[in-house]
Amino acid sequence: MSPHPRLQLTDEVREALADGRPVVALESTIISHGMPYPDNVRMAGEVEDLIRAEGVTPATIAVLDGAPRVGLTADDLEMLGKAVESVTKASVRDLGYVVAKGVHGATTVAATMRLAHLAGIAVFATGGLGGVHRGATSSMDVSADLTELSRTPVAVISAGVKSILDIGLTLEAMETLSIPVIGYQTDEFPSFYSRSSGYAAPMRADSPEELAAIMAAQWDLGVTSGFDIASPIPAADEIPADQIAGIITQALADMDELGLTGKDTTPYLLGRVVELTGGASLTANIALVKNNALLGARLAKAYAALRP
Ligand code: PSU
Ligand code: MN
Repeated sequence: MSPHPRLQLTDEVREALADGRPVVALESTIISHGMPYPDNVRMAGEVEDLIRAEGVTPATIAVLDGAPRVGLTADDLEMLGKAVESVTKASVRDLGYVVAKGVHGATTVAATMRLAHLAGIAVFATGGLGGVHRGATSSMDVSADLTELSRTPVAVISAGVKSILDIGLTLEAMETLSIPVIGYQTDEFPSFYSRSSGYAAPMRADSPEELAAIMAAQWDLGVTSGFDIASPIPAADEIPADQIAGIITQALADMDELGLTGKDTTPYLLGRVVELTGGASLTANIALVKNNALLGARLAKAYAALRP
């Protein structure tokens, strides 16, 4: 399959895909709007290195100067992390706009999934998904990540949903949207900084091979939804749920005071939690992204082995 004509792939990614070798997609909103500089750029480079060390090709995705790019250079990552003011947070609905305007777009989980799928990439590793926000029953703030997961066949590995969101409502919404939610080596749905959430994971898998078999079976049956693979933060890196709860409540109150709405809410909350924890949440965030990248590399290998 030749790559989609609108996409610009690096040689590394194009050759890997042409040879049927495993590739893991990575998002860019997490770089531009999810973490502060320079930790964001260091994280992005380290995550790519970790995937390469597994013999797998990383493909960080963004729109740069209007070009949907699959695979980025170190200079691209630096620009995305540093020149944040000139990089729009781009979800699926924004793709046509940033492309036609010729500007930079850092792609969310949703937009990264869509471009990964166009490129022929089935596995995508990140930190946290968007979901149903607390208070969504009146604000209607529900991330387009869920819409996209319901219609694009890409497996997204995250560390679950952090409690800036309503975890229970997010799980309900994913059930309604026919999004399979699989706990990786856990019966409990994780809550990003913490391994526990108090909510059960609807399904469980214990190896990359088991995950790959579920993906292949679902997609062979013509179900075109993606997967939410929820892999808990390593125990050594976790922040206990009761410790982070008060900080998230504070961040939400600060956001309400500022009157923020729409696409600005998630980046604000992420930044505020980093401030309020004195950077401890950032350390945990980077640790869980790396853990997810490693699983992503292993899952991409297992899935590629099923699709010779
Ligand atoms: N959660 C995180 N880190 C992130 C994001 C969410 O812990 O970087 C980003 C992801 O790119 C996700 C997006 O797709 O925020 C969701 O934004 P919104 O809630 O506006 O849909
Ligand atoms: Mn929103």
